[in-house]
Amino acid sequence: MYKLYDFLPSGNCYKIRLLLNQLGIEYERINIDILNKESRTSEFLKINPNGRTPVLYHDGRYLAESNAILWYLASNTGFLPTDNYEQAQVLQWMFFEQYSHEPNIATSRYWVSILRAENEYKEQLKAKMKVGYAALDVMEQHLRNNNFFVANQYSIADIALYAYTHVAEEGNFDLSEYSRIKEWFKRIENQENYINIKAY
Ligand SMILES: N[C@@H](CCC(=O)N[C@@H](CS)C(=O)NCC(=O)O)C(=O)O
Repeated sequence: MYKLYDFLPSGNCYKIRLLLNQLGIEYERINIDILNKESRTSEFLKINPNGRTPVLYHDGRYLAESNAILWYLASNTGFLPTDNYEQAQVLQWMFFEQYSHEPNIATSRYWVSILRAENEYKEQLKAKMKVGYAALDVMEQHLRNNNFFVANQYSIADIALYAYTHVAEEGNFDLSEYSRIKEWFKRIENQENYINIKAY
């Protein structure tokens, strides 16, 4: 039995909903309204002391951190290559996502489209834009010679990066010059059992 502690607008949570759907795994969805501080209740902090969604429950155990959950679910499936070097490349892109991409692109979207507080975060947004575009440039460059991020196949590296890139415009990022990224979006959206960020 699987349960997902989930906040629908979150790209980190969407990564898990997308993979669960593509693996055909049924799960119970537990809505955690982070805007209402439901991720910080004493009850929730017992399952993730870091007070953040997503959290997966399976086999009597809890697991937090979206990319760790992706890895757990994808192990021994076609969503994770089997070669050691290719697995390390998947990790390389997932760490890139968490350090260079998500803190800039997801945070901008959170301030602009979820909190609707663009004016309040004006200065911080400027700084996030600069480094966020640098991350998008790295992705665009990689996709000049590759259809997917690792081993020329759709994997959890693509899921991790797609989640916030495809909604980057909601954080005021202009994707019009990123033609390779937009072609990659289409390749992902054509995968079997793809669902969009609003679906579950
Ligand atoms: N590194 C974590 C980040 C998780 C995260 O920031 N979750 C946000 C939603 S996207 C959250 O639940 N925030 C609630 C809070 O900080 O109270 C992951 O990849 O899962």
